[in-house]
Amino acid sequence: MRPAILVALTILLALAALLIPLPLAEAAPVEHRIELDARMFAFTPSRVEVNRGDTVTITLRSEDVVHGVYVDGYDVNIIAEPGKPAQASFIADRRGKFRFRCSVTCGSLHPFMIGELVVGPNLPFWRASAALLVVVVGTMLTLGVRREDVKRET
Ligand SMILES: [Cu+2]
Repeated sequence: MRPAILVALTILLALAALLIPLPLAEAAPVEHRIELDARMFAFTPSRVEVNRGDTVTITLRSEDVVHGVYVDGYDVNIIAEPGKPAQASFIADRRGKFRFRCSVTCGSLHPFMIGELVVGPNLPFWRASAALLVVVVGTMLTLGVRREDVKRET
């Protein structure tokens, strides 16, 4: 096979890995009611997993001082005083991992008061990995073919 064809094939396959819509049936959207307890300096639970399209309702409950929760990428901010739970809902319409963090300065370890919202399955990661693999294999094959050509010519 000529190198140019291999290169074209590699690019095509990499694009396919990134862009082709998978026929994977997505789970029907459900509502997740998450009771998020906040106390210096952690959230419980610290990891929340949902599927894309799900409605997420977070009830933030503070057990000591005023805490907040801000979900990166979703622009959701909830602030709860002790004894006064606060609530917000949003639709998890983007896949990926998103940090949620305390949005009210609550003490020395406040910057470390973080958790993770996983909206899965994490397709972009697998697509990127597949594309990378294709590019690596394609490059190796192309270089191999070139070397054979050089040998033949000499
Ligand atoms: Cu806090």
